[in-house]
Amino acid sequence: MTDSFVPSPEDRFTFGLWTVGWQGIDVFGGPVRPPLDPALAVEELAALGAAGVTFHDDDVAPFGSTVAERARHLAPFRAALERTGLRVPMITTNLFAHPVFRDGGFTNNDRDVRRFALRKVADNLDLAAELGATVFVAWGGREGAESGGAKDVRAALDRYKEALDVLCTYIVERGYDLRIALEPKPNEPRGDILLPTIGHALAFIDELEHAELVGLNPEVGHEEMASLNVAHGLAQVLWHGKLFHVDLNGQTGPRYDQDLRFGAGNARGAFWVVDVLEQGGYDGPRHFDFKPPRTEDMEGVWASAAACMRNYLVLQAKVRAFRADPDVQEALRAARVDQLALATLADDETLDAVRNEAFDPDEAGRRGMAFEQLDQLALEHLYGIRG
Ligand SMILES: [Mn+2]
Repeated sequence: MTDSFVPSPEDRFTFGLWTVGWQGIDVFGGPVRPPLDPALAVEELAALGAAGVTFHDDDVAPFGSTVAERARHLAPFRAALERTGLRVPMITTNLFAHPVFRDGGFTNNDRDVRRFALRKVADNLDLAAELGATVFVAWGGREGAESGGAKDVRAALDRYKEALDVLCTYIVERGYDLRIALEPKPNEPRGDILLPTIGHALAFIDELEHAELVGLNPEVGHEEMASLNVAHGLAQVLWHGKLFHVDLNGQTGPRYDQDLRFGAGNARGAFWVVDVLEQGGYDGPRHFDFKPPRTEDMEGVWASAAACMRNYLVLQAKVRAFRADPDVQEALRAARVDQLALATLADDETLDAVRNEAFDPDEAGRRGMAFEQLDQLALEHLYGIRG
C-alpha cells in the first residue's frame, strides 16, 4: 500500500519470536502452523520494517540445551541479526512451559525448583548482556494459585523479592547494562497470578533492594482483562518513572487473553494508549506481544504482524492530529484540562489560604465540565472524519 503508514526501524517496532512463531496450540487444539525458524522470523520481520526481535531462552535453544548446543542453535539466529541489522533490545526467560514450573519458578513451593529457576534466569541474563539487550522482562505467568490454602501469599512475595534482589545484585556485580521489567497479568494460565495488575507490581517494587533496577512491562490486554484503563495505567507507570518496556496488543474486555493484533479489540483504548506513549515521553521499543489467530496460515501471520505496526502508525498520526487540532485545543481549555497542571496552592500559600477563601459551591456546582465535546472530537479523529 502506498501511504505514509510504512514502518521503518526508526519507529522502534519490535516483536517477540513467540508471537509470529506461535503455532496456534491452545487449550482445545494442537498446532495449525509449522514451527517457524527463528532466523526466518528475523528476515521476515526486517523486511516488514521492524527494528528488533525479542525472545524467551527456550524460543531459540530448546529447554535443557547445553552451552554448546545453545551456541549452535543461536548461530543462524545471530547471523540473521547481522544480515538484517535487527537488534535484540529485550530478552525474557521461560519459567512456565516445562512441567517443572507447574507451580511457578520464583515462588514455587518447592525450594529445589526455585533454585533451578534462578539458575535458568542467570544464564539468560548472561545471554541478554551478550546480545546487547537492556531490558529483561519477567512475566510470572505460573506464579500464583487456583486454591486458597496451597499458596502462602506473603511467603511467596518474600521469595519473589528474594529472587529479584539476588538477580539485581548479579546484574550490578557483573556490570550489566540491564534493567528488569515485571509484567503484570491478573490470570491465565494460573487461576490467580501474583502481581496481577500494574498497581500491585508498582507497590511490590518499592520493597526491593534494587528498586531502581526494576520497573514494569505493562501489556494492553492484561490490564483490559482486569477491566482496567490501560492508558491510565501507563500514565501512572510513567509518573513513577517505571515504564521500562511495553507490550502492545488487542483485547475485547474481560475474557480470556486474546492477544489480538495491536489496534484490534478496544480501538478507542488503543488511541489513548498511543496518545499516552507519544505524549508521555516513552522512548523505548514499541513491542508487540500478540498471537496471530489460529485461523491464519503463515501469510496471515505476516499480515497480522504488519498490521500491528500499521495500526500503531495510523493511531500515532491520529493522536498527533487530535493534539494539533485548534478545535481540540479550545475544547481542552473549555474542559479546564490546563488548570489541572497548576498547583492547587500557590508557592507562598498554606492550607490556611483555602480555609479563609470566599467560594460559592452552588455556583461552581452549576458549571459543566464540557468533557463530552472534547471526547467527541477525539472520536471524530479516530473515526477519520477530522484531521
Ligand atoms: Mn506479554
